[in-house]
Amino acid sequence: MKVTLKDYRNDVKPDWCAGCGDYSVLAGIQRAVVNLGIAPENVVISAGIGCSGKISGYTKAYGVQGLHGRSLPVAQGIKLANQDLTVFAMGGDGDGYAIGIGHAVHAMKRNVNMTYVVMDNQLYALTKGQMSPKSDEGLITTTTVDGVMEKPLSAMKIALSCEVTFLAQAFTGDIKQLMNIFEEAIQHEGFSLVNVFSPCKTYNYKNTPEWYKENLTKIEDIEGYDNTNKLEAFRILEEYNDLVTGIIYKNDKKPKYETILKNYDIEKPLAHQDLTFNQEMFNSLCDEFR
Ligand SMILES: Cc1ncc(C[n+]2csc(CCOP(=O)(O)OP(=O)(O)O)c2C)c(N)n1
Ligand code: SF4
Repeated sequence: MKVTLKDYRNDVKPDWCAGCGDYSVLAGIQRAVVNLGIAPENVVISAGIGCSGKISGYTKAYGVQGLHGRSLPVAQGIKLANQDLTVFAMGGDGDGYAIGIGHAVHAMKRNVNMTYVVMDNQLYALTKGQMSPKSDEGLITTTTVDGVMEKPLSAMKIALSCEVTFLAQAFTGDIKQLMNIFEEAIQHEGFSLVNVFSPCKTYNYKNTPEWYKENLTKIEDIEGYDNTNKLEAFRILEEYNDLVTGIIYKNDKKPKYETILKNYDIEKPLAHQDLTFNQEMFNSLCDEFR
């Protein structure tokens, strides 16, 4: 049966503020899975804690909202348990690049086949507007009353250093690009990081939709850019201060973790939605890690 947007809608009304960028992330991800013909019973969202993390409750699919900064270990475990699932980890820049950064670097290095969406509003919103590692220098927040003293963390350059195999940035003001990037990320055979600039209307008075429109450059407008060249990706990120959108880097040669994990049978699920459990594979994986 054909999958439609209706299949992904539930009756929970988002309590995001009017004008929050996160609405577009929700729309973009739902349209991407529908365009790819993926049914909701095959989708899992492991969400972080934050305004952003509420997204798992606003989508009719499997969802987990666990601990702040811990969406990635849960997501990787789910994917390894069942390769039939399309797995997302989704959360804020605080969730992913502050408390969760330790998990993020290892997930990128490991390369499990899943998609990590960071909804980047450049601060902590749910807890009422504190600085995050992505906050711009000078931004006044409740924890930086004289303005942030440091420059924002380059999560993009960290990702490249961790040998991430799909790296993209998008902006909620361009839903078509956002949706296309999600589709590419989902289809990539390995770990994809999509950092989405998703403005917080309530606490971030600087990085507004208008600010992003003025300051972002589309990677396809950079003449001759080759997104398979890692050095070129570093250079562009340095030159544009990370303020680029599009697919920044793609590597199809690094094997995904599933194919190198010993005693792991990619064809047979460890645990399935039908509640079957592969005890034999579980035992041999335990032997491998003992
Ligand atoms: C271990 C732990 N520390 C702190 C918190 C409090 N807390 C909840 S959400 C959050 C930050 C949210 O910021 P971000 O991840 O950027 O998401 P946003 O709300 O901006 O979407 C913090 C610090 C928590 N829930 N758990
Ligand atoms: S506080 Fe900011 S991030 Fe949270 S729902 Fe409102 S606009 Fe969105």
